Amino acid sequence: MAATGNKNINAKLVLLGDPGAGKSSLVLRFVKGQFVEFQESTIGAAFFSQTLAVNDATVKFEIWDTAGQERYHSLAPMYYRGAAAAIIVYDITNQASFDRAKKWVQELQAQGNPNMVMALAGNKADLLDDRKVAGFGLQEAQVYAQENGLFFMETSAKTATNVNDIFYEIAKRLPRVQPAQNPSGMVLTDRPAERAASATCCS
Ligand SMILES: Nc1nc2c(ncn2[C@@H]2O[C@H](COP(=O)(O)OP(=O)(O)O)[C@@H](O)[C@H]2O)c(=O)[nH]1
Ligand SMILES: [Mg+2]
Repeated sequence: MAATGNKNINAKLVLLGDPGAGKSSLVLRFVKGQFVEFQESTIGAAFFSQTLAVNDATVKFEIWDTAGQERYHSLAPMYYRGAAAAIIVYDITNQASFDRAKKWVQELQAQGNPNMVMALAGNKADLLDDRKVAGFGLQEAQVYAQENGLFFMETSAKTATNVNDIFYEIAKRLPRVQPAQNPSGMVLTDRPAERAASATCCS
């Protein structure tokens, strides 16, 4: 959950998606600014944290990078339960990974926190020539994301395209980061003047 102490927000974020889609690479790029061609596959899950400043708030992401293999599927709820945000990652050169991403979205819609901020990342955008997601992957993913209340970006952990941006967009959408619509309606204060007035009234 996004929890706040003033404007310091901790937000649990989970990455889900097929093995090989680039989840660990996106995290490595975001947290350390690095990319490796032969990223070791994740066993179980890995934890990272990174802080972003957004709209006068400081968002500390507590990031769970999951493995994605089917044999770890039963563990997934441990990571997405109570998460404030999820990034569902697919590989734009791999149709099966897009289909799998849709399954994760369904699972989160059914089992996840209803206020979860969900992002769909079409990763490996640097490999545009190999794009295979239904031949018109960009548009298909955009329509799918819109219909399902996700926001969507094509990313590349390799070139860093849209990597900080996707985390930044998530941070902006966390409920506590959005500027209050009607700030005065949220302020809970004692009103000594009023109490004093009523105490002297009508005695
Ligand atoms: N060209 C390209 N390769 C990537 C990108 N992201 C990840 N990879 C490669 O894809 C493979 C799988 O990445 P990894 O982060 O382990 O995927 P994960 O299983 O989803 O965590 C690795 O060899 C990465 O180097 C990207 O944006 N572009
Ligand atoms: Mg991984």
